[in-house]
Amino acid sequence: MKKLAISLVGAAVAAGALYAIPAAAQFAKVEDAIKYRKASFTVMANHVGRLSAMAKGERPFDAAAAQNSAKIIDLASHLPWEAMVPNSASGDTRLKPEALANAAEFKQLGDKLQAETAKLVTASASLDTLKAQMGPTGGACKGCHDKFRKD
Ligand code: ASC
Repeated sequence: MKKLAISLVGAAVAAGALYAIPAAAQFAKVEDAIKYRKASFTVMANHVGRLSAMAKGERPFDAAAAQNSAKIIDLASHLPWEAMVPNSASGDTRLKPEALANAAEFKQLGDKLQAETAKLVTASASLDTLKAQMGPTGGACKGCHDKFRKD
């Protein structure tokens, strides 16, 4: 009985800790967080490449494919941030330590990206609107890269 009581207390403490500990707890190791966010950028960049090819006329414009890519980009733009965990600016990553040290500014650039990728979802319905939205979207990517990504 005493053993059970102790383990119940232990479980309650552990459950409370789970609520209290933020994103870092979602990744067992820092390397897992780095892999996770790199995967999201890989997906994002692949679809930006597809839209960019259409916008430049290197690939025929296909509204359904463009909208599919835009939705994926928009979703992916929400993924990397919880994986920007403490001590994750070294190892197999191009993240600069400044990004983690300047969380408010980093978040602002992430918010800007998400605002532009949301617009991309409607803009991808036609070639003209897609073309018009590629610049601001790419600018949001680049704004953060210039500041917080090693080359
Ligand atoms: C891409 C890609 C980026 C952005 C950036 C826009 O396709 O991989 O990192 O666009 O180059 O400036």
